[in-house]
Order: sequence, then structure tokens, then C-alpha cells
Amino acid sequence: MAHCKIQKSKNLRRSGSSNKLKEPPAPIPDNNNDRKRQYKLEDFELMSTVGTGTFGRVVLARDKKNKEYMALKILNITDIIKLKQTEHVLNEKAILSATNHPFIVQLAWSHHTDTFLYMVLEYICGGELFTYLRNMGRFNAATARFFASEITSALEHLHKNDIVYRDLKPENVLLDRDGHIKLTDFGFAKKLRDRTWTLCGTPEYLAPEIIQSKGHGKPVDWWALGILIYEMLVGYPPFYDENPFGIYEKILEGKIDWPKHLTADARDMIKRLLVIDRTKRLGCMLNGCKDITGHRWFMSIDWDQVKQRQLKPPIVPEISHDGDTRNFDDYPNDDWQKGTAVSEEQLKVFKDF
Ligand code: ISQ
Repeated sequence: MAHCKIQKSKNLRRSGSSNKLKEPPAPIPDNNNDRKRQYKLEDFELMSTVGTGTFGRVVLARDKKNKEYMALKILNITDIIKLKQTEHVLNEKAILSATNHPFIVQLAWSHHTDTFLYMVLEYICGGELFTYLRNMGRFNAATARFFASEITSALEHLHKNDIVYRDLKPENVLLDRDGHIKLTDFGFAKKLRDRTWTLCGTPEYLAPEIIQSKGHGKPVDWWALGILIYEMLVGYPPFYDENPFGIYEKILEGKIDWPKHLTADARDMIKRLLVIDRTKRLGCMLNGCKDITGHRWFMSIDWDQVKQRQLKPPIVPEISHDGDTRNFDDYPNDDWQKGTAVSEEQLKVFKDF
């Protein structure tokens, strides 16, 4: 493949009313609420920005009382409304509130003013899997298998709770100080009844049923796992083009180049995940996720050890202290704090945030 530098993938934010079938949201009970500490915004000293997105940023923040470092996700309400992302943001907060898993970033507290929404998350100092993959070119089989196993464990947990993640990609996998993973950015995650029809995700990682607007559920996450395993082992995704339309054509065509260094087991695993017919895709049949965890490529993996964070991480991030930001890009500290207040009417939908 003629390869120039692959940029970070842009999320499609196209799920406004024009392309969405209305469906009532599935209720999400918050099982963790009684364990949550009540903070105030003034409890935090804001430090440097570690990530930015279309309508907000993630800032390293220090708890003035116990000196703990946290990641403060700050979203501009006007931008959320303009970009029709209200339902997604409410989903993200509700799902993270209700989720407690070693490989999923933990939400500690949420809050809103008339201008911003705030989510206080644990700070994961190792940075994005994306950065390590681009710096190393590609991963060896053991390294790719380690990350794939922890990601599979996280997705299995979400699916058991009828949550589809819908945004798996190396940019959304963070490494903690020991090198274990944390899935982050639940802006597209959704509690499912059966299938949903919202068009969202990142072009390179979109399953055929999303492009074809057939309605999509948990199978999209196993498709994305196939893309991610390929990208980790090869260094670039299997379906690539300079523009999204070209990517969609390649996904639907389904032709994949197989570099010689891929083992037969790796190739078989990826092939079975990247099956266009979702009823025949690995992870989506009668045995569910067991067809993935039991595949020959994962033969050396002890899944009880995975769940207990007992596998030895292949990459241990360089850090000098818990608040080290060296593993994140530098971002200009522009005047994001200004913002404009929204009306009381517009604020109503965020009253429980
Ligand atoms: C936690 N730690 C570092 C960066 C993050 C980005 C997004 C969400 C949570 C995070």
C-alpha cells in the first residue's frame, strides 16, 4: 500500500435529526452512584490540556484536597446543541456512570453550569495506543494480542450489559501507568434494545451494515476489533483512502491485502471478524464472544488472568509522576473558558448532568 502519514481519524458527527430514526432511549440504572464522592468545581486546579475534540477538551486537573490528578472533560453546551450531540452526551454520561470495569475509564463526578458540561474522569497518564502504534510502525504478535485481549474483555463486559461502544480505534485506547488499557470516549456508546439506526463512527472503522443503514448493534464492535487487530499487526488499516467515500467503497468491496509476515492464525482471526454478513461474523453467532476468545490466535491467552489485569503489559509508558503529560500532544491554551450561556429552556435537558 502506498502509504503517506496516516492522520488521526475524524469522527463522523452526522447523527442529527436528518438521518436518524427516533427511538426512545433505553433506561440505564446508575449502580455506582452511592460510591461517588461529591466534588465542587473549585476543588480542582486546572493544568494543561491533554486532548481536544469538536465541542470540548480534556484538561489535567488536580484535586486541591487530596492532590490526586484527574482528567476533566469540558464540553461547550452551545456547540453540543448546534452539532445535535445532546443525546450522545447524555448517553456517554449515563453509561460511564453505570459502568465499573478495569479496562474502562472511570467517571468520578459530573456537573454542569449554564455554559459547560463537566465530567471528572480518572487520569490515564500513558497516552493513546495510537501514539505507540505510529511510533513503532507495527506491533509484534504478542503485543497486538495483549491489547486485543484486554479490549475484547472490555467489549464483552459492555455487550453483557447491552451497551454497544461504536467507536473502537487506537485513539480511544489509553494506556495506564502500568501499560494496561482503558477505553475512553463513550460519546457514541449506546444502551441497546436490539439495533440502532444512528449513523456514527470513524470512516476506517465503520462496519458495512452502518454504511448501508441496515441498523446496527453489537456486531459493529467485533468488526472494529478486526480492523484494529489488522492495524496493530500491519501498521495501517485494511481499508484506506484519502476520502471517506473511497474508504466506504473499499469496505463494501471487502478486498484485503495480506502482508506475508501475518501468521495463518492472525489472518484467519481478522478474516472471520471482517465478515460483511454480520450474522456470520465472529462474536455474533450462537456462541457469542466465546468464538473470539476461543480462536487459535488467542490460544496462549488465559482469560481469567486478562480480567484480573494479570497479563504482563508489553509496553510500559515512560512517566516520572502521576500527573506527567509527556505522553500526550501539546495543545494551545486558547480562550476556551469564555463560552456563552444557553437559555434556561435549552438547559433543561441537561438538568441531571
Ligand atoms: C483520561 N486521562 C487522560 C486522557 C483522557 C482523555 C479522555 C478521557 C479520559 C482521559
